[in-house]
Amino acid sequence: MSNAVPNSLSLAVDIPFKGASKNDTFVLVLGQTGSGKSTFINKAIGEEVATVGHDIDPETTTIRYFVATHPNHSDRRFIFVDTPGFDDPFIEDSEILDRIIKWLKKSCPSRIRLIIVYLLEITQYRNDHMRAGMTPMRLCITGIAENSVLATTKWNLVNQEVGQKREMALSMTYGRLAIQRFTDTRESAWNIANYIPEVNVVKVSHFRRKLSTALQQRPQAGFLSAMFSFLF
Ligand SMILES: Nc1nc2c(ncn2[C@@H]2O[C@H](COP(=O)(O)OP(=O)(O)OP(=O)(O)O)[C@@H](O)[C@H]2O)c(=O)[nH]1
Ligand SMILES: [Mg+2]
Repeated sequence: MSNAVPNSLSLAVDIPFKGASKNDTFVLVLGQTGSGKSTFINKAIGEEVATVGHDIDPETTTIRYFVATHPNHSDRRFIFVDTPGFDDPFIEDSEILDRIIKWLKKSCPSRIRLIIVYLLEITQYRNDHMRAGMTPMRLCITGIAENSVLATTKWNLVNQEVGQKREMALSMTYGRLAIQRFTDTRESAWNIANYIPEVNVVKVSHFRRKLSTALQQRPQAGFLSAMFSFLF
């Protein structure tokens, strides 16, 4: 496949992607720290391009991109964007979202195919998602729920029956979102990245504006939940 082109090696700044074309598909990979974002990207690329964390500290601290061509369509370029995880003890969720907004501004043409892959560990209880990951998730997909895939990870660490119950609970709560299992293979990563066959072209400035407005209004939880209830 895939002429994977890692960006410059770890620098403590978010390096924008230069040379994007309107035919590119951007896959923004988001989720709590440790949810498996870098692992997902490595599987999609087919190489260990993103550093995976194996201890309790968050691993990815900068936004990094990795370029691949679609396994079956050599003319389709996918830009996988690895991001610092939410719920990081050292970086506020709002700072991460703010950096994502800035990165998109510097890296993307005005209209692009933008997919959000939001990873959730199936090993977590539903209440954990409600407390932590779900709030950033709602913020992230604001405005592009139809281009977002909620992908559950770490299925090999959970009793299948328990996992299925949690998956069902997720789909009852977030039924309007595409919910898919990531099974830790390259094929599975591409099935998720490709899950939305006709990705709507997104006006990046519109998405950024919605995201930053939602971020500013975040403390008003009641207002926010009302604002997002239409999504689900
Ligand atoms: N069993 C299992 N472990 C996984 C899976 N995906 C990731 N892991 C493990 O989870 C840990 C964290 O994975 P990462 O890919 O670094 O997670 P991340 O979301 O990039 O983490 P941060 O960069 O810290 O935000 C590593 O030990 C991975 O090997 C999975 O599908 N199954
Ligand atoms: Mg990572």
